[in-house]
Amino acid sequence: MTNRLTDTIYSSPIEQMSDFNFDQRVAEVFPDMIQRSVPGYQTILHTLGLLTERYAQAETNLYDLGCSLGAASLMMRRHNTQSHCKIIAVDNSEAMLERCQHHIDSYRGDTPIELHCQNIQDTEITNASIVVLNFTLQFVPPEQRQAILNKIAAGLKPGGLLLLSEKVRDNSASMNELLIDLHHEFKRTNGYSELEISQKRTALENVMKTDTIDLHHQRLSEAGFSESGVWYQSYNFCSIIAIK
Ligand code: GEK
Repeated sequence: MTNRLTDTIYSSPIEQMSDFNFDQRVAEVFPDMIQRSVPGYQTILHTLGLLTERYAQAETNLYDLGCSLGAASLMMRRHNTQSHCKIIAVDNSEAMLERCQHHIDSYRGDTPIELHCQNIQDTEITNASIVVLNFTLQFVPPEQRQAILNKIAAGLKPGGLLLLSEKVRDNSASMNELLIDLHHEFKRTNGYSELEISQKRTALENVMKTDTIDLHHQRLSEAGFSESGVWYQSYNFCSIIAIK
């Protein structure tokens, strides 16, 4: 992405802190924000490319749930070699989708990408060979997460793949604190101030509820995936592959 605008949303003191939401201001600086906040973001996208080469099946749908600006959709499109596939990218933020459309239009590719502005809780999953939840499930109320995984498993073809990336919580409170601390160190290294780190943490408190990796595996198994495994972890950020 060119002309990356710097994320300064939490750089000045905010008196009345409201919950974080994916509005126009966030959409504008999103490439910079995610790059400087999520360890391994590029590695995960790169690996999604490799997984697309292996798991995309001809005449199926590839879903990008919580697509933001479409980075995962573009990666799947670039690496898909199967015929008659369709990429379905979903997000409930209009600001994100508007920019996503521009972004997608500025690259060429053979596989069509359809954008849908809706809650992923309402997305129908059918005839899928790949589903991506790249740091999206963490924003869905916890009690609704199992139902989403159930419908993804039901909508995937045999041998289909789910890529689930999440910020996670460790089983041990002390290990959890250490991982959070190391992540904050990562953000400091990337130029965020103490004020930015702490105000963002407060803004996310009500909207992002993290689960343990054990709970993710448990849900995936209950949903009907035959296996799931962590292929990447950096501090408290992890990415899981689940196969139907
Ligand atoms: C990437 N996957 O660049 N329904 C639809 N969209 C939602 C919902 C919901 N219930 N809740 C949140 N979102 C992307 C990055 S960002 C991750 C994903 C982050 C959307 C929200 O609008 C935002 O665009 C995205 O999920 C989460 O690979 O910011 O940490």
